Amino acid sequence: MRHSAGSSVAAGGVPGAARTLRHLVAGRWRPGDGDEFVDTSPTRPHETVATGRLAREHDLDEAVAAARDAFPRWAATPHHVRGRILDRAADVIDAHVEQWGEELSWEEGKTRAEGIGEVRRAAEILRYCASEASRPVGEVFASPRPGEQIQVIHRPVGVVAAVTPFNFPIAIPAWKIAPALGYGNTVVWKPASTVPLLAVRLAEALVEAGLPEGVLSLLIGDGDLGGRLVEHPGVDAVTFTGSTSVGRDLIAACGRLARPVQTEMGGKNAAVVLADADLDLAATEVFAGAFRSTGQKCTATSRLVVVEPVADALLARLTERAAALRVGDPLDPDTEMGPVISLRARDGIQRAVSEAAARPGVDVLTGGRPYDDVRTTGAFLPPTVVELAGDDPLWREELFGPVLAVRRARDTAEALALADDSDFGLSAAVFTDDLRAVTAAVQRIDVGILHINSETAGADPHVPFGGAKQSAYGPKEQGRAAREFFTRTTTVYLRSSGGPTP
Ligand code: UN1
Repeated sequence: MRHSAGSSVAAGGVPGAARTLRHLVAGRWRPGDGDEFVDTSPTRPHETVATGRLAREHDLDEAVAAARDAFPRWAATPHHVRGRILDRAADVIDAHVEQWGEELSWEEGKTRAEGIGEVRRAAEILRYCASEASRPVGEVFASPRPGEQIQVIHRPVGVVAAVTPFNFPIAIPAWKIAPALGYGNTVVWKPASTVPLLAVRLAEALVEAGLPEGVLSLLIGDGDLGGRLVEHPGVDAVTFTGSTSVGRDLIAACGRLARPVQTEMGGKNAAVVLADADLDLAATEVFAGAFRSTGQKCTATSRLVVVEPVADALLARLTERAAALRVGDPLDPDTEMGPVISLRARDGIQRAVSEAAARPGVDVLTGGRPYDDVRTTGAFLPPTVVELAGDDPLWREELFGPVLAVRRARDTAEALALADDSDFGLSAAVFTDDLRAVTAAVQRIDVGILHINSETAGADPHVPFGGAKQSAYGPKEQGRAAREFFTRTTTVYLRSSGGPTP
C-alpha cells in the first residue's frame, strides 16, 4: 500500500507558505482582535495552512448592522443585476479552480481531484442561482370576484445567518449563500473553524465580482460565535449544515425566537444490494459512496445491506478494493483517499471501531486498525468494512469517517426494512433492475434522496437536496426548492378602485 504522507505539500502543487486570514465586515477586510487561531493541515498537523485572529462580538454586531443596512438596497436591486454578480463570482472561481482546489485539499484533506471538483461545483451552483432571475417569480390565481387578480409574490427574508461545516468548505457555503443573495437577502456567514481559507476564497470571489459592501460578511470564529450569530437580534433567518446535536440546539434556539431555521444534519445512509444486482457496479458505487471524501459526507454510504445469496461475492469485491486503496497525501495525484479532518476526529472514529470490534457479533472484514507507518502523524484511517450479526451502535451512530457497517438480509423485504431502520433519513441507494423492488423501495425507505443503481452521495445544483427524519429540519436546499426558505410570500388581492376604464 502506498503512503506519501511524508512528502512536502509544496511538491503537491500548493505553495507551502501559511496565509494570514482576515474577516470581511461591512465591505472591508479586517484582521480581527480575538485569540490567535492556527489552521493546520490534517495530512501533516504540524504544518500551518493559515493563521489569524478570531472575530469577536463587536465584529459580529458590526457585520449584522452592515447587513441590515445593506438589505433594502440589495433587495431592491433587480434580480438580474444580482444574478450578474453571482455569474461574475463564478468566473472568478473558475479562474482559480486549480489553486483553490489544491488549497482545499491541503486544508480539508480530500483528494486533489475532489478538491478541484468541489471548487468547480461551487461555480456551477453560483451560475444556477444567477439563472433563477430568468424564471417565474410568483404565481397568479383566478379571483372569484370580477376585475380582480390574486398574485403570490416572493420577497427576501432579510438578514440570513449561515453556519457551514468543514466537509464541503466551498460547495455548501455556495449553495446557501448564492440563493440567499440571489433572492435579495443579505448574509452573515460563519464557516467551520477548520476550513477558514476556502471560506475566504469564496468571499474574495464575491467581492471581486462587485458585491456591494455589507451584503455579505464573513466571520472566522469558534462555535460560541456561531451560537451568538444564530441568536443575534438583527438576524431574520438561519441556515445550518452540520451535526445533528448542534442542529437540534440551533432549532431550539430559533424556536424560542420564532425565527425560521433550516438545518441539514447527520446521515447513516444505506446501500441495499439485491440478488439480481450487477455486483461490479454495486461494488464500485458502494465503495465510492463509503470512502470518497474519506467518508466525510452526510450523504456517504455508512451502512450496507446485502441479501444473502450475493453477500459473499459482494463483500469479497469490497475488501479487495479496500486493500488496494492508496491512502496518503491527498495532494499526491496517485492518492485515492486522504485523511479525516483532524487527529481528534481520527481518534474518535478509531475508538468507536475498536469498541465495536470487542463486541460479540462484530467482525472487522478489513481496516479497523490505525496505521503504524509514517501516516500515524496525520489524521489517517484505513478504509474499514465491518460486518454486524445484528443491531449495534455501529449500525446507528454517524461516525463521519471511512467506516462501512454491513448486515445481511434474507430477502428483499427484510433488506428494505433494514435500510429504513435508522433515525436518520438523508439518502439511500438500491442496486437492482427489479421494478417491483424499486417501487417497494420508493415506498418503504423514508429518505430525502433515493438513488437506484448509483451511490448514496451526490447533489445536482438544480434539484432539491435534503433529508427526512433526524437528518433535516425545514425546507430543502438547492434548485428552485431553495426559494422556499430564502423568500417569504405575500398574497396580493389586486384590483383597481373600479373607476371608469381609460
Ligand atoms: C454530496 O453528496 O455531494 O454535508 C453533497 C454533506 C451534505 C452534502 C453532500 N450536506 O455532506
